[in-house]
Amino acid sequence: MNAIPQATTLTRKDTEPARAARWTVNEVEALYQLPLMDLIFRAQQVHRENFDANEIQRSTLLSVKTGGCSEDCGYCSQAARYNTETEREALLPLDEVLAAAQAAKDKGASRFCMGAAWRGPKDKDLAKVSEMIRAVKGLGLQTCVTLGMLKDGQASELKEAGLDYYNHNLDTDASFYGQVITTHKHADRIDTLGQVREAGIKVCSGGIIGMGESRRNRAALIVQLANLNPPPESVPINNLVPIPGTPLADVAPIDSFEFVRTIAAARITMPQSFVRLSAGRQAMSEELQALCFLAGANSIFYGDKLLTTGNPEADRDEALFDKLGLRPI
Ligand code: SAM
Ligand code: DTB
Ligand code: SF4
Repeated sequence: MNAIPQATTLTRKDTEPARAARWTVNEVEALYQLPLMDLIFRAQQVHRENFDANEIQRSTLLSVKTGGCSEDCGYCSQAARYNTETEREALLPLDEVLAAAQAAKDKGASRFCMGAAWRGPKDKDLAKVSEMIRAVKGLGLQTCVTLGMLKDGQASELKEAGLDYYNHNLDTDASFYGQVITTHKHADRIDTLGQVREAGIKVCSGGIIGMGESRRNRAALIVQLANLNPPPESVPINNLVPIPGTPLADVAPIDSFEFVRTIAAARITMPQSFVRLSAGRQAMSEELQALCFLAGANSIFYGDKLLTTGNPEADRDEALFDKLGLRPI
């Protein structure tokens, strides 16, 4: 007997507009259970209906305020309470941010993402970040910031500064969240995403895979993202980068094909979103990255550093793109 669900029982939603899709955890878990070749084929079909399959978007990250964070996210090098190698740094001056943004543009990035290790920004910090957004936007780059939870009115201030995207990850399934983070709640993340949407800013939200969660947790995270109305325009899928000194330092790495399945599930359930192959790429072979692109990933972080950890050098990514015939957007 074959307990594997037939792809045809799951295709109904692919042709509907993204906003109408309502996925259940059982449906997404059934996607995970498909034979890998069938799953990737479906993901490619959805991908090709919505995107040029040979194009990849590139975003460059800069940590504008590093370390010393009050929160207890079990994976994070920047939480003040864990003894990690990350050194605390104050908010960067505008000229340094602008120089990094110009360098990212010169290397071919289309979006510049500025990250701060805050639970949420204070109003005086937000004013400084708004200046950074205005200046980076002035270079002709798309802008993204990730600053933690927002209070009333802060999203509109960012919108006025010209912000294109706000990154705020759901990170993991609501039912697993408390095992990784206790200083804020999954519901707080959803609340901030609502404020971002309300202000007319595009949403970038995804999660981390490989934190000891179950497959059902992974499917539930994908459902929680896909059922946002509308789904996030950009969906970063991070593979946990284990950080010595954090509670998740020694979690067993996830099987690569389970990671690829997660990318495919994100692609199928969020057909019009950019799915970003995010943290963890430095530890991946070129072949595994190619499999992730085949499964529907069409965006990467580009440049040799993420926030505090390494990422493949831009020249290596260029060479990989050349070999695969991928074109930057
Ligand atoms: N403090 C803000 C927040 O938590 O939203 C913004 C910065 S925080 C570092 C941004 C995201 O980075 C987290 O939501 C998480 O998804 C990702 N991240 C942090 N550490 C990571 C790690 N070790 N491996 C993979 N992703 C990580
Ligand atoms: C996201 O989803 N991943 C990025 C970005 N959004 C801010 C951050 C990854 C951080 C990886 C660990 C580090 O460099 O500290
Ligand atoms: Fe790290 Fe952000 Fe959590 Fe702070 S809120 S510990 S920066 S992931």
